[in-house]
Amino acid sequence: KIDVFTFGETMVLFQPEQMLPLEYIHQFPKKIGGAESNVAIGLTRLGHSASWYSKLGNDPFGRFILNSIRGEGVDTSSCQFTDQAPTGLIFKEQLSSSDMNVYYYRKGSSASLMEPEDLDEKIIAQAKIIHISGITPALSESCRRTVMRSIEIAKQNGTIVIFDPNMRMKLWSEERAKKIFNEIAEHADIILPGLDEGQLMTGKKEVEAVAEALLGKSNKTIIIKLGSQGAYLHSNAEKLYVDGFPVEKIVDPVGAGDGFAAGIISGILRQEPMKQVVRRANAIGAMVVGVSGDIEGLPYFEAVEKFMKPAGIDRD
Ligand code: KDG
Repeated sequence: KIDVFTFGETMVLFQPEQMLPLEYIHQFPKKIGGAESNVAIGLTRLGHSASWYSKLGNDPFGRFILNSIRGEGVDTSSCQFTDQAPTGLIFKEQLSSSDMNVYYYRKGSSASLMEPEDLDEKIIAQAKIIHISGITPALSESCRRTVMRSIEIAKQNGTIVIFDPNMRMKLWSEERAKKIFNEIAEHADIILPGLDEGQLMTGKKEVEAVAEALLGKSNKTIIIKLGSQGAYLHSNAEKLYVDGFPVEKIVDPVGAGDGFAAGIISGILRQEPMKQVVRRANAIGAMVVGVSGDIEGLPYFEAVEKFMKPAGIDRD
Protein backbone atom coordinates (compact mmCIF):
# COMPACT_ATOMS: atom_id res chain seq x y z
CA LYS A 1 0.00 0.00 0.00
CA ILE A 2 1.29 3.40 -1.08
CA ASP A 3 1.33 6.42 1.25
CA VAL A 4 1.15 9.13 -1.38
CA PHE A 5 0.14 9.38 -5.04
CA THR A 6 1.07 12.29 -7.27
CA PHE A 7 1.23 12.89 -11.02
CA GLY A 8 2.36 15.50 -13.50
CA GLU A 9 5.01 16.38 -16.03
CA THR A 10 8.66 15.79 -15.33
CA MET A 11 11.04 17.14 -17.92
CA VAL A 12 14.67 16.61 -18.72
CA LEU A 13 16.31 19.55 -17.00
CA PHE A 14 19.39 21.09 -18.59
CA GLN A 15 21.10 23.11 -15.89
CA PRO A 16 24.40 24.84 -16.73
CA GLU A 17 27.05 25.03 -14.07
CA GLN A 18 27.97 28.63 -14.91
CA MET A 19 26.04 31.81 -14.20
CA LEU A 20 25.83 33.10 -17.77
CA PRO A 21 23.11 33.88 -20.31
CA LEU A 22 22.21 30.65 -22.13
CA GLU A 23 23.62 32.11 -25.36
CA TYR A 24 27.09 31.63 -23.89
CA ILE A 25 26.61 28.22 -22.30
CA HIS A 26 28.26 25.34 -24.14
CA GLN A 27 27.65 22.45 -21.78
CA PHE A 28 24.43 21.35 -20.14
CA PRO A 29 24.45 18.73 -17.41
CA LYS A 30 21.36 16.59 -17.88
CA LYS A 31 19.08 16.22 -14.84
CA ILE A 32 15.36 15.87 -14.20
CA GLY A 33 12.87 18.49 -13.03
CA GLY A 34 9.19 18.26 -12.22
CA ALA A 35 7.38 19.61 -9.18
CA GLU A 36 5.38 16.45 -8.52
CA SER A 37 8.25 13.99 -8.91
CA ASN A 38 10.33 16.30 -6.71
CA VAL A 39 7.70 15.83 -3.99
CA ALA A 40 7.59 12.05 -4.54
CA ILE A 41 11.38 11.79 -4.29
CA GLY A 42 11.38 14.06 -1.24
CA LEU A 43 8.92 11.71 0.41
CA THR A 44 10.93 8.56 -0.25
CA ARG A 45 13.97 10.27 1.30
CA LEU A 46 11.86 11.04 4.37
CA GLY A 47 10.92 7.38 4.70
CA HIS A 48 7.54 7.11 2.96
CA SER A 49 6.27 5.26 -0.08
CA ALA A 50 5.24 7.37 -3.05
CA SER A 51 3.81 6.61 -6.47
CA TRP A 52 4.16 8.98 -9.42
CA TYR A 53 2.34 8.85 -12.74
CA SER A 54 3.12 10.55 -16.03
CA LYS A 55 2.89 9.99 -19.75
CA LEU A 56 6.43 9.96 -21.11
CA GLY A 57 7.69 10.18 -24.66
CA ASN A 58 8.84 6.86 -26.10
CA ASP A 59 12.33 8.30 -26.49
CA PRO A 60 15.68 8.27 -24.63
CA PHE A 61 14.64 11.28 -22.50
CA GLY A 62 11.43 9.56 -21.41
CA ARG A 63 13.43 6.49 -20.43
CA PHE A 64 15.98 8.64 -18.60
CA ILE A 65 13.22 10.28 -16.53
CA LEU A 66 11.55 6.99 -15.66
CA ASN A 67 14.86 5.33 -14.73
CA SER A 68 15.84 8.31 -12.57
CA ILE A 69 12.58 8.50 -10.62
CA ARG A 70 12.32 4.73 -10.24
CA GLY A 71 15.95 4.72 -9.15
CA GLU A 72 15.00 7.07 -6.30
CA GLY A 73 12.62 4.43 -4.98
CA VAL A 74 9.38 5.95 -6.27
CA ASP A 75 6.73 3.58 -7.63
CA THR A 76 6.36 4.27 -11.37
CA SER A 77 4.30 1.19 -12.23
CA SER A 78 1.38 3.16 -13.68
CA CYS A 79 3.53 5.35 -16.00
CA GLN A 80 2.93 5.11 -19.73
CA PHE A 81 5.02 5.77 -22.86
CA THR A 82 3.56 7.30 -26.00
CA ASP A 83 4.74 7.67 -29.60
CA GLN A 84 2.34 10.57 -30.12
CA ALA A 85 4.59 13.32 -28.68
CA PRO A 86 8.11 13.84 -27.30
CA THR A 87 9.15 14.20 -23.66
CA GLY A 88 9.22 17.85 -22.52
CA LEU A 89 12.45 19.73 -21.78
CA ILE A 90 13.36 22.59 -19.47
CA PHE A 91 16.48 24.77 -19.43
CA LYS A 92 17.47 26.79 -16.37
CA GLU A 93 19.42 30.01 -16.79
CA GLN A 94 21.01 31.41 -13.69
CA LEU A 95 22.34 34.97 -13.80
CA SER A 96 22.87 35.42 -10.04
CA SER A 97 22.12 33.39 -6.91
CA SER A 98 18.54 34.62 -6.79
CA ASP A 99 17.93 35.39 -10.47
CA MET A 100 16.80 32.18 -12.15
CA ASN A 101 15.00 31.96 -15.49
CA VAL A 102 13.46 28.86 -16.96
CA TYR A 103 12.79 28.08 -20.61
CA TYR A 104 10.25 25.38 -21.39
CA TYR A 105 10.14 23.16 -24.46
CA ARG A 106 7.00 21.34 -23.41
CA LYS A 107 4.05 22.57 -25.48
CA GLY A 108 2.25 19.53 -26.88
CA SER A 109 4.62 17.25 -24.96
CA SER A 110 3.84 13.64 -24.05
CA ALA A 111 2.67 14.64 -20.56
CA SER A 112 0.20 17.16 -21.99
CA LEU A 113 -1.60 14.13 -23.50
CA MET A 114 -2.53 12.69 -20.06
CA GLU A 115 -6.23 11.71 -19.94
CA PRO A 116 -8.55 10.92 -16.99
CA GLU A 117 -8.82 7.30 -18.21
CA ASP A 118 -5.04 6.90 -17.81
CA LEU A 119 -5.23 7.14 -14.02
CA ASP A 120 -4.79 3.96 -12.03
CA GLU A 121 -7.83 4.33 -9.78
CA LYS A 122 -6.69 1.57 -7.43
CA ILE A 123 -3.49 3.39 -6.48
CA ILE A 124 -5.39 6.61 -5.69
CA ALA A 125 -8.11 4.77 -3.79
CA GLN A 126 -5.55 2.99 -1.61
CA ALA A 127 -3.23 5.95 -1.04
CA LYS A 128 -3.48 7.89 2.20
CA ILE A 129 -2.76 11.20 0.47
CA ILE A 130 -2.91 12.55 -3.08
CA HIS A 131 -0.70 15.53 -3.92
CA ILE A 132 -2.08 17.79 -6.66
CA SER A 133 -0.01 20.52 -8.25
CA GLY A 134 -1.46 23.50 -10.10
CA ILE A 135 1.06 22.99 -12.90
CA THR A 136 -0.75 19.94 -14.29
CA PRO A 137 -4.10 21.62 -15.12
CA ALA A 138 -2.16 24.32 -17.00
CA LEU A 139 -0.68 21.78 -19.44
CA SER A 140 -3.82 21.01 -21.46
CA GLU A 141 -7.57 20.61 -21.17
CA SER A 142 -7.21 16.82 -20.88
CA CYS A 143 -4.67 17.32 -18.08
CA ARG A 144 -7.10 19.63 -16.28
CA ARG A 145 -9.80 16.97 -16.54
CA THR A 146 -7.32 14.36 -15.28
CA VAL A 147 -6.68 16.49 -12.19
CA MET A 148 -10.40 16.85 -11.48
CA ARG A 149 -10.93 13.12 -11.97
CA SER A 150 -8.09 12.25 -9.59
CA ILE A 151 -9.69 14.45 -6.93
CA GLU A 152 -13.03 12.76 -7.48
CA ILE A 153 -11.48 9.31 -6.99
CA ALA A 154 -9.67 10.52 -3.88
CA LYS A 155 -12.84 11.99 -2.38
CA GLN A 156 -14.80 8.78 -3.01
CA ASN A 157 -12.16 6.79 -1.14
CA GLY A 158 -11.29 9.02 1.79
CA THR A 159 -7.83 9.89 0.40
CA ILE A 160 -6.61 13.26 1.75
CA VAL A 161 -6.19 15.88 -1.00
CA ILE A 162 -3.24 18.27 -0.73
CA PHE A 163 -3.07 21.12 -3.23
CA ASP A 164 0.00 23.21 -4.08
CA PRO A 165 -0.99 25.90 -6.62
CA ASN A 166 2.52 26.18 -8.11
CA MET A 167 1.67 29.16 -10.33
CA ARG A 168 3.70 29.13 -13.56
CA MET A 169 3.21 32.42 -15.42
CA LYS A 170 4.68 30.99 -18.61
CA LEU A 171 1.94 28.36 -18.86
CA TRP A 172 -1.29 30.34 -18.55
CA SER A 173 -3.00 33.62 -17.70
CA GLU A 174 -3.60 34.80 -14.14
CA GLU A 175 -7.31 34.92 -14.82
CA ARG A 176 -7.51 31.31 -15.94
CA ALA A 177 -5.19 30.09 -13.17
CA LYS A 178 -7.29 31.87 -10.53
CA LYS A 179 -10.46 30.14 -11.71
CA ILE A 180 -8.96 26.65 -11.86
CA PHE A 181 -6.98 27.01 -8.60
CA ASN A 182 -10.16 27.93 -6.76
CA GLU A 183 -12.04 25.00 -8.29
CA ILE A 184 -9.35 22.61 -7.08
CA ALA A 185 -9.00 24.33 -3.69
CA GLU A 186 -12.69 23.82 -3.02
CA HIS A 187 -12.10 20.05 -2.86
CA ALA A 188 -8.71 20.11 -1.13
CA ASP A 189 -8.18 19.26 2.53
CA ILE A 190 -4.87 21.11 2.77
CA ILE A 191 -3.76 24.05 0.58
CA LEU A 192 -0.12 25.16 0.34
CA PRO A 193 0.04 28.48 -1.51
CA GLY A 194 2.84 30.98 -1.62
CA LEU A 195 1.58 34.41 -0.52
CA ASP A 196 1.43 35.62 -4.14
CA GLU A 197 -0.62 32.58 -5.14
CA GLY A 198 -2.99 33.08 -2.22
CA GLN A 199 -3.36 36.74 -3.20
CA LEU A 200 -4.15 35.73 -6.77
CA MET A 201 -6.76 33.20 -5.60
CA THR A 202 -8.54 35.48 -3.12
CA GLY A 203 -7.92 39.06 -4.23
CA LYS A 204 -6.83 39.81 -0.62
CA LYS A 205 -3.46 41.28 0.33
CA GLU A 206 -2.53 40.52 3.95
CA VAL A 207 -1.41 37.04 4.96
CA GLU A 208 -4.18 36.48 7.49
CA ALA A 209 -6.90 37.86 5.23
CA VAL A 210 -5.74 35.56 2.42
CA ALA A 211 -5.81 32.56 4.77
CA GLU A 212 -9.25 33.51 6.11
CA ALA A 213 -10.64 33.80 2.59
CA LEU A 214 -9.17 30.44 1.55
CA LEU A 215 -10.58 28.77 4.66
CA GLY A 216 -14.06 30.28 4.32
CA LYS A 217 -16.58 28.12 6.11
CA SER A 218 -14.69 24.92 5.38
CA ASN A 219 -12.72 22.59 7.57
CA LYS A 220 -9.49 22.85 5.55
CA THR A 221 -5.98 23.57 6.68
CA ILE A 222 -4.29 26.50 4.93
CA ILE A 223 -0.51 26.84 5.09
CA ILE A 224 0.85 29.97 3.43
CA LYS A 225 4.53 29.83 2.50
CA LEU A 226 6.40 33.01 3.39
CA GLY A 227 9.90 32.20 2.10
CA SER A 228 12.67 32.94 4.59
CA GLN A 229 10.00 34.13 7.07
CA GLY A 230 8.63 30.60 7.39
CA ALA A 231 4.92 29.92 7.03
CA TYR A 232 1.49 30.82 8.39
CA LEU A 233 -0.76 27.98 9.52
CA HIS A 234 -4.49 28.65 9.55
CA SER A 235 -7.31 26.23 10.35
CA ASN A 236 -10.37 26.17 12.57
CA ALA A 237 -8.19 24.63 15.29
CA GLU A 238 -5.17 26.96 15.19
CA LYS A 239 -3.76 30.10 13.66
CA LEU A 240 -0.04 30.70 14.00
CA TYR A 241 3.17 31.81 12.33
CA VAL A 242 5.96 29.23 12.27
CA ASP A 243 9.45 30.75 11.86
CA GLY A 244 11.74 29.82 9.00
CA PHE A 245 15.36 28.72 9.28
CA PRO A 246 18.25 30.96 8.26
CA VAL A 247 19.78 30.15 4.89
CA GLU A 248 23.50 30.81 4.58
CA LYS A 249 23.60 31.04 0.81
CA ILE A 250 20.91 30.56 -1.82
CA VAL A 251 22.43 28.40 -4.56
CA ASP A 252 19.25 27.44 -6.44
CA PRO A 253 15.81 28.60 -5.26
CA VAL A 254 13.89 26.17 -7.49
CA GLY A 255 12.37 23.19 -5.71
CA ALA A 256 12.08 24.72 -2.22
CA GLY A 257 8.28 24.63 -2.38
CA ASP A 258 8.34 20.98 -3.38
CA GLY A 259 10.61 20.16 -0.44
CA PHE A 260 8.22 22.10 1.80
CA ALA A 261 5.26 20.08 0.45
CA ALA A 262 7.13 16.80 1.05
CA GLY A 263 7.79 17.96 4.63
CA ILE A 264 4.12 18.76 5.26
CA ILE A 265 2.96 15.44 3.81
CA SER A 266 5.57 13.53 5.81
CA GLY A 267 4.53 15.20 9.07
CA ILE A 268 0.87 14.43 8.42
CA LEU A 269 1.71 10.78 7.71
CA ARG A 270 3.62 10.74 10.99
CA GLN A 271 0.57 12.27 12.70
CA GLU A 272 2.61 14.96 14.36
CA PRO A 273 1.22 18.22 15.81
CA MET A 274 0.76 20.73 12.97
CA LYS A 275 3.28 23.22 14.40
CA GLN A 276 5.98 20.56 14.26
CA VAL A 277 4.85 19.53 10.77
CA VAL A 278 5.25 23.09 9.46
CA ARG A 279 8.57 23.55 11.26
CA ARG A 280 10.07 20.53 9.52
CA ALA A 281 8.68 21.69 6.16
CA ASN A 282 10.37 25.07 6.70
CA ALA A 283 13.63 23.29 7.48
CA ILE A 284 13.48 21.22 4.29
CA GLY A 285 12.72 24.31 2.19
CA ALA A 286 15.79 26.02 3.68
CA MET A 287 17.96 22.96 3.02
CA VAL A 288 16.85 22.59 -0.62
CA VAL A 289 17.81 26.14 -1.68
CA GLY A 290 21.41 25.52 -0.64
CA VAL A 291 21.99 22.89 -3.34
CA SER A 292 21.92 23.16 -7.15
CA GLY A 293 19.27 21.11 -8.96
CA ASP A 294 15.64 20.28 -8.21
CA ILE A 295 16.11 17.02 -6.31
CA GLU A 296 19.75 16.99 -5.25
CA GLY A 297 19.11 18.97 -2.06
CA LEU A 298 16.08 16.99 -0.85
CA PRO A 299 17.23 15.67 2.53
CA TYR A 300 16.98 12.28 4.22
CA PHE A 301 14.98 12.25 7.44
CA GLU A 302 17.99 12.10 9.76
CA ALA A 303 19.60 15.07 8.00
CA VAL A 304 16.52 17.23 8.59
CA GLU A 305 16.39 16.30 12.26
CA LYS A 306 20.05 17.28 12.59
CA PHE A 307 19.49 20.56 10.73
CA MET A 308 16.62 21.47 13.06
CA LYS A 309 18.66 21.13 16.25
CA PRO A 310 19.70 24.50 17.69
CA ALA A 311 23.22 25.50 16.63
CA GLY A 312 26.02 24.60 19.00
CA ILE A 313 24.10 21.94 20.85
CA ASP A 314 25.17 18.46 19.91
CA ARG A 315 22.95 15.97 21.63
CA ASP A 316 24.51 12.91 19.97
O1 KDG B 1 8.98 23.28 -8.54
C1 KDG B 1 10.03 23.03 -9.42
C2 KDG B 1 9.52 23.01 -10.80
O2 KDG B 1 9.12 24.30 -11.17
C3 KDG B 1 10.50 22.55 -11.80
O3 KDG B 1 10.94 21.29 -11.50
C4 KDG B 1 9.95 22.57 -13.19
O4 KDG B 1 7.97 21.28 -12.86
C5 KDG B 1 8.50 22.28 -13.27
C6 KDG B 1 7.66 23.30 -13.88
O5 KDG B 1 6.68 22.92 -14.49
O6 KDG B 1 7.95 24.48 -13.75
